[in-house]
Amino acid sequence: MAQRMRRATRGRVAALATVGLMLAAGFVTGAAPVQAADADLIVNGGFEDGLASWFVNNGNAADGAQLSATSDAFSGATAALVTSRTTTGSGPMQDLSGKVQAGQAYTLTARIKYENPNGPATKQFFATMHYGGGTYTNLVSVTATKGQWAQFNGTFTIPSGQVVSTARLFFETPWTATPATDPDLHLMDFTLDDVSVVGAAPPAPASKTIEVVGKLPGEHNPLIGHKFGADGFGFVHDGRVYMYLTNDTQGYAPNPATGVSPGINYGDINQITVISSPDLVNWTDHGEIQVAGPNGVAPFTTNSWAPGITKKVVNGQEKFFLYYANGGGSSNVITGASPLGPWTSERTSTLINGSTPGAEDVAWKFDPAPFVDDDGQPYLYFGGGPASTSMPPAERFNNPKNIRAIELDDSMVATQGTAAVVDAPVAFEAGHVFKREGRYYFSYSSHFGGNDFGGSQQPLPGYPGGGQIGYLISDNPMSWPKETYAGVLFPNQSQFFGAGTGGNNHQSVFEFEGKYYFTYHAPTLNKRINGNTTQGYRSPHIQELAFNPDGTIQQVVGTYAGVNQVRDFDPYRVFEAETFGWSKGVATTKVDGSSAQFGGAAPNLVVRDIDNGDWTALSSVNFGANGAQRVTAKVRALAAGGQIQVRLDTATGPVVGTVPVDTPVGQWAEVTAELEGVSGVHDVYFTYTGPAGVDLFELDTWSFRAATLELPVTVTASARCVGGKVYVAVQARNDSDAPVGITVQSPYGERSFAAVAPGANAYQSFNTRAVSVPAGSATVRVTGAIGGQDVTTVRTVQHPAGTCGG
Ligand SMILES: [Ca+2]
Ligand SMILES: [Ca+2]
Ligand SMILES: [Ca+2]
Repeated sequence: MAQRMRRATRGRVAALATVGLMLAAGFVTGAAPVQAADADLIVNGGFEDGLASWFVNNGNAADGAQLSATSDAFSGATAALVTSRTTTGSGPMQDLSGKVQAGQAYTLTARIKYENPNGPATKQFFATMHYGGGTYTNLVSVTATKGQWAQFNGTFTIPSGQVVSTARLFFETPWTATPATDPDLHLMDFTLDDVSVVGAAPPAPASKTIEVVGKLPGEHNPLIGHKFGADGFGFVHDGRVYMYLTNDTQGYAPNPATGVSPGINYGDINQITVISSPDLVNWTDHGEIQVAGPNGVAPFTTNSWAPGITKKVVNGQEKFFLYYANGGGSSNVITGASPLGPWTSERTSTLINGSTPGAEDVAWKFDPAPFVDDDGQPYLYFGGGPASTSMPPAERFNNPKNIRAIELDDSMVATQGTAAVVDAPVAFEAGHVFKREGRYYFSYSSHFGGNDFGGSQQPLPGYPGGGQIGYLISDNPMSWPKETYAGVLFPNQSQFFGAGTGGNNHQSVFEFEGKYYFTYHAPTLNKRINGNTTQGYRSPHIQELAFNPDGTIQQVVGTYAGVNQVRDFDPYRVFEAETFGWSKGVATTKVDGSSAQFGGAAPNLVVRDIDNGDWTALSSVNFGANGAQRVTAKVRALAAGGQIQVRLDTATGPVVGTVPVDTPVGQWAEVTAELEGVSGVHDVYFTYTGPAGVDLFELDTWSFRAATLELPVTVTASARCVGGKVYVAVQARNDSDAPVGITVQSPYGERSFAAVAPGANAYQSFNTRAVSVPAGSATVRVTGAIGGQDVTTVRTVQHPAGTCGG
């Protein structure tokens, strides 16, 4: 074939043999079998949205051109004009990665025109796919006549063995090594319009579900095993701990074949993940806040890293202020009506940036951490990155003076005054402040050294090594000279979690019910997925923080065991199914409507990707001495035949109830099951079964109902004639092992007995004053206590008709 060609840097396979024949025979679109699922994979193929989704092929360093919109269109108002082409491959390109599939056939059409007065009378053009590296394939060809619109119209089939993870379509002229020797022949401008590639619809996005058990039963770190999250900031409100996390899951894209995701790209992250817990072990997933980006709460920001939150009453209203890093260049804040939103932006520009007084020399104006003092004065700590090059070389490594403290004004969304230097030794990022017993603690992450810091790279004695969490103690939240340095409170996490878990860290400290806790991250879930070869996806951890008598901090040891559960879990209420102590194989997704448990404007999530064999579990659920009677779930069946087994203590523990998910497919409904033998404190496993290979159902909420408490009593009633009148007699025997009060009530009177002993009877014979009464009923009310809880049991008893003589 004339089109088969080889290049020094790129190999090509021509797929044109059939195309030429088809064109010659006058084949038109539709020659390939049309399937219902066919779709046009090209976005903005008619250029009516200008150049959106198009760019110039940049597969080789030498490629280059100018792409512009032109009104010289084949159809509509606009086409694309490519000029200043530097190579034959320099032409309009669109990325079809993830859309085209190996083994599939596609029909490609497009209109193309060139008008170079010095050019040839006719010219061949190619539509070509770049599969990455040096792999290029010419897909469809057309020979155009100068000054006239020509039409690409042909089919191509991607070889079944072709790797299509990179697939970028572009338009070009036939290759030659030295096109500049005759630019009129090889590098002419051309115009493109009405591009389409029609074929099988793109495959569904690859699953992000984490299939391994990422948080092992019995362990409390990482906090969650079904998604990632970094830079955790712990925040206590109304008896719960909230963790705000950089959404590391956003760029996670495991290859369906290998299960391995490309390395994390922080530039993809513009959401903040929120989880919360009443006990530090069972965490509710509140989903993601779309903070930045075009659809974000603050669309004038691009990224949302390293959140920090606080609350303050402003103008009589309690508000929540969530600060975050907009990449390295600035920091910003959004405002919440609750810890779970809804969120709004009170600002239309970033909060901390190059014009913030005192921050001019800070390389990275990021990692904002708020702190509100006891007197209500708010502060913000931020900054990091390499030391200013204006610093003396001797100081740049050890005292880079790259972190700042600044006051916020009462609005919480504006600074006041000038930022002060936090002279934290070997500082890099992640400043955070808390207060304990009248003193302020500033903690931060140290840098790993390197060229950016210049000067002497020798740490001073006692200064932190690379990637450690150091801290300072001061009497003044705005004054942090280097003399306030107090040591390392957490070494690098790789010291505890081993190979693959190194890298930077980011910490916070919070106080919850009398104890202090330290939050940090480590790629431990990533390690459970991929072994020691991690891709940088981080997970939140918590350890307890202990202090020495002089107020210094005892160095924290990172463990998978984590912290103790603060309290047992209360099952007797409606609670979100997206609450896990541990889980296997499930994912969550946000749905319309607010949370049944958290109400108001709190978002609601459901558990999805529930397959046969998946499970979720709750740690230390307290069913009480009398236990649970039944469990109810709000579910949406996705297939027939699904079931939920309720098990105690392990995923293979005894089944204490089976909930059939037999409700109509596709509809939300409640399903329930009676429980047997569920009392006391247990871990509870919900194990999911049903047909293999399909998603079984989605889960919104759970609720347990306590067994009804009853005082045991045996009640009898009779009627007899005494002295010409009928008497109705009612007897109630106390069958419990403690005294009870008994009240007997009939239409003929009422009598109460106090402290009826175990086994004793309360007996009352009521004179009806009648010679004949019909059958009727009497009521026995028993009052007592079970397990310290006041209980009343009411029984109704039938008495027969009675008559005297007759
Ligand atoms: Ca057009
Ligand atoms: Ca699953
Ligand atoms: Ca839910």
